[in-house]
Amino acid sequence: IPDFAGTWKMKSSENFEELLSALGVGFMLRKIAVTAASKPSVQITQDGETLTIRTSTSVRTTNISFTVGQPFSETTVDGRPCTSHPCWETESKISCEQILQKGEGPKTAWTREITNDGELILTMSAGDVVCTRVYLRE
Ligand code: TDA
Repeated sequence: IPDFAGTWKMKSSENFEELLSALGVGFMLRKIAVTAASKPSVQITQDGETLTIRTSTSVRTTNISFTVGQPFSETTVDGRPCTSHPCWETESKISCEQILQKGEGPKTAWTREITNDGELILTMSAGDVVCTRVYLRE
């Protein structure tokens, strides 16, 4: 099992605004979100296959806790409640599909992976749009 634990800072981000557009987030909120999301602080603790991830920004802080293989509730990046289904895609990558609890929208999912270099790669997708964010341990 890879080691996700640590305090992480973001090194790069691609397509975050495009992701919000795909989710139907309007211009003003997108600009605020892009600024806030440019300096997140991510803290992960891990106990075996159970991860707790705290992501804080100036406008929103989220806390999720889940065990790989067990569904859990969270919200999509645009804030809609969903049920998430984390599973191992590879030995070092968790893949998680999200099902909206109500309403409709593009299919959303995320992946979190630890690379051989010890970086954390987060992807978030909405329909065909994939946002990729790379983090380094602080
Ligand atoms: O884990 O790096 C990550 C993603 C951080 C996302 C931060 C989002 C901040 C604000 C979102 C506001 C969305 C408005 C609809």
